[in-house]
Amino acid sequence: MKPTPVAWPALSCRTAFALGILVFSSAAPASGTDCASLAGQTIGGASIVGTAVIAATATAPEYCRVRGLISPQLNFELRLPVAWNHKLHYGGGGGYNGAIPGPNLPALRQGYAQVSSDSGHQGSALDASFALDDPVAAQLFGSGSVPMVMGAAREIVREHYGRKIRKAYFEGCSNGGREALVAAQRDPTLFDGIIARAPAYNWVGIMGAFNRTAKALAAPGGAMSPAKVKALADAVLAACDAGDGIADGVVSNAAACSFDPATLRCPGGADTGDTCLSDAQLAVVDSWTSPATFAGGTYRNAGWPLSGNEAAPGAWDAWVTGTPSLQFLFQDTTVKNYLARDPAANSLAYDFESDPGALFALEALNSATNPDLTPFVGAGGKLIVWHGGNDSALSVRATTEYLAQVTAAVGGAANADQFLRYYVAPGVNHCAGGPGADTADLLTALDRWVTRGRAPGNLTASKIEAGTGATVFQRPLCVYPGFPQYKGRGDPALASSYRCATP
Ligand SMILES: [Ca+2]
Repeated sequence: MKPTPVAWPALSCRTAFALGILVFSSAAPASGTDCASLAGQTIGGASIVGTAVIAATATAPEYCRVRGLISPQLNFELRLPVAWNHKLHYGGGGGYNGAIPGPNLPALRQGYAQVSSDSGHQGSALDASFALDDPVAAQLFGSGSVPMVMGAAREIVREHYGRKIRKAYFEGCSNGGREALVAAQRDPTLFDGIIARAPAYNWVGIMGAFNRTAKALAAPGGAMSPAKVKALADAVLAACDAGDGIADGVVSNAAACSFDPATLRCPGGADTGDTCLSDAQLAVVDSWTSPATFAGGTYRNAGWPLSGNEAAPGAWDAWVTGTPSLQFLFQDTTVKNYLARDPAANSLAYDFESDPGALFALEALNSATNPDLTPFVGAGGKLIVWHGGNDSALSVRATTEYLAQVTAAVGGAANADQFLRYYVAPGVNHCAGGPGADTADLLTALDRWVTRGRAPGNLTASKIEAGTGATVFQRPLCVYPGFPQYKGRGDPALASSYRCATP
């Protein structure tokens, strides 16, 4: 018997047109509440104080911008693209936060709903005065803001699109990298995947190391001119640049670089010119490169490697030897507002050993030093950590040290391999910039890992020309401890001319 053909109703032109409108207009998502109608509502504990449809530009798609407030002081912005990929990207802050970071454009272009916050106070990223007399602000900055904003964001996304978030990722650099590791440690089920770049995870160790080096620079004869910094950097390059197979101005095989700054000592240790370092300046370099420990080793920073790119714009000039340097400013506001708790305190006279209780309180609020990520692993989380090899703000060595602790805490390298990838980008400054290849699509690598189980291996990093967006050169971005080694032939600008070698 012949089956009766099923007559499907023909889709009318009018219906198809209407569906098209439903799919492509932000004014009317397939179900849920349109952008304008979200305004004034209270969703997920947040008051939506305003919404706007932001038209597509050359760099971002059309999206609904939602501004929210979680009373009394936590402000956030959620961007809801018309073409949503059913996932959410949470972008972290920087420094002491104090403003809502702009949209993460790569995430928005990939269709992510995208959220970020001021973390509970308004002000300069260099100013910690919020922490002096506002314990709520201090707690929100330390760890409280991300889970609160996530709770609201999940509900607002569901209200707008009429569907739940399928996957949620956190990505941040510097303090945003700290926020990433805080989430992994303290809220292990909040995100399916986390990208921690140049994480400021050891707040006491960092600030103590900044304080120590600031004191060395302020000591008689300690100041270092740009010419002195260049002499130091050039000497490191002369010793180590070619150790990766190519003299390209970047020491990629950093593990094999052992340069003794004492070879630059001026005759008699006095300051006799720009091509040598006095004893006071060598003390600055030693303060920078050696581990800093406090309270009997309870708090620690591993010290920084000499990279050979200390003289690159945005490196030591910004962070270490400039006047005032960012390093000085961060430790200064931290001493005044968290440790001495006195806005008139002189940070260069403050002794980090004078009040262990103050160090403990600062660590408890802000640090992400717990290496036991087993709850995060148990929840299925994946973690990608990235650090620039020429980071003059936060030590790549400190990050390496923490990840070794994580590896031990989860039972060894084979276990860590199941959820953790670590990449070091040679010659890259703090978060971005510097002579190295600083741009890589870690978000796509993370998403493939989470959604398809495809664990990331060696990736590709690019150096992008500011302004034009053109790719200047590429390198492999090697899984640590690998480094890009030139094969000895082929265009040095192409990643294919390098292999990821093990030191
Ligand atoms: Ca090189």
